[in-house]
Amino acid sequence: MSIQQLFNVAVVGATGAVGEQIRRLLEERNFPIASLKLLSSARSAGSTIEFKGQPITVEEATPESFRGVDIALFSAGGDVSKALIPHAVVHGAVCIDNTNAYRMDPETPLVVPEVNLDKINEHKGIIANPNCSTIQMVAALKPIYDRFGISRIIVSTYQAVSGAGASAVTEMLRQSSEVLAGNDPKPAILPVSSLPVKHQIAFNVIPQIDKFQDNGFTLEEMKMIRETKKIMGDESLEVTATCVRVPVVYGHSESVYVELKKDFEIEEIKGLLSDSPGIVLIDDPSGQQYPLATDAAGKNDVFVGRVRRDLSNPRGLNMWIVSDNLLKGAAWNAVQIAEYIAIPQQ
Ligand code: L14
Repeated sequence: MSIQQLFNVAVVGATGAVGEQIRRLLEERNFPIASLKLLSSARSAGSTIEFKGQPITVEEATPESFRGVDIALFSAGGDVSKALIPHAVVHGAVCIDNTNAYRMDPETPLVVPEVNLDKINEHKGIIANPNCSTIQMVAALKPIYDRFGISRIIVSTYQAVSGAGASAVTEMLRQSSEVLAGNDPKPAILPVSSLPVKHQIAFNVIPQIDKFQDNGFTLEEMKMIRETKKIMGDESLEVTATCVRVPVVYGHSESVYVELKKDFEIEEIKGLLSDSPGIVLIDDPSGQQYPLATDAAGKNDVFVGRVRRDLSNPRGLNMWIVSDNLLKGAAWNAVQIAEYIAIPQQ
């Protein structure tokens, strides 16, 4: 047995919805940890969290927190990443950032290991974890892209409330019981907590995730468009997106339409998907089997089904892609990247 190198690891945003999953995955995967720092805002600092049976006190994240840290995983919002990552990099930490802060920075690799693992080595201290909706889509499309080429992607998302944080989930559940009791809920968080106008999410569908841009698209839609081109390394790829919030707790679902550059057989597409690591094909119309958010919740894989040819375009392909937004969409993709850094021979 070879001697394994151990790493000083920090999790920033350790008490948040994604931070909780990162802690669980580091423990479950037996990540080679020498020391673990759990960092948060001053508000959440002071509590004690168990890791592998040992109590760890959550500390406030400051520029000095990163002294001696080898790998730091950030999911405490874009402002925290912008403020602290430059300090962490100076202290020599490799930062894996789950926020939007550095994703489109040309110096920063934007990585989904199934798609562009090779980019990890180009990092200058920061590796960005893409947006949740983007990750699951590109992971499923990559094998098809490599074999047939893709000229255009049209995607509509059905996104879970947990993406907006634990408080949004609480709000949805509260609204649901208010509606069931015959009362009118008073929305307080969604669609965007920092904006004045709020909409009910219980028993509703909201076609807005994040703020509107001047071009009529939301920031979430623009993230999908820009990040997809960057990760696939293809600026000529045509992408359009509509991002929608649905009253689901865990798991984003996506209706994805792609135009391929070459002729294909549906069975070839299904074969490619079944053979791809991290992708699970669930596609049995006669047995009414297809991916569901409730089944994807708690799993690391990306699930694909409803694979069918467009009746009006022989090179058009429709499919349904589902994954747990907090896992492959966030914590699992980040821990996968951390594993490739810690154990490069994988
Ligand atoms: O860019 O569902 O990482 O509200 C993660 C949460 C995008 C929005 C990101 C959500 C955000 C998403």
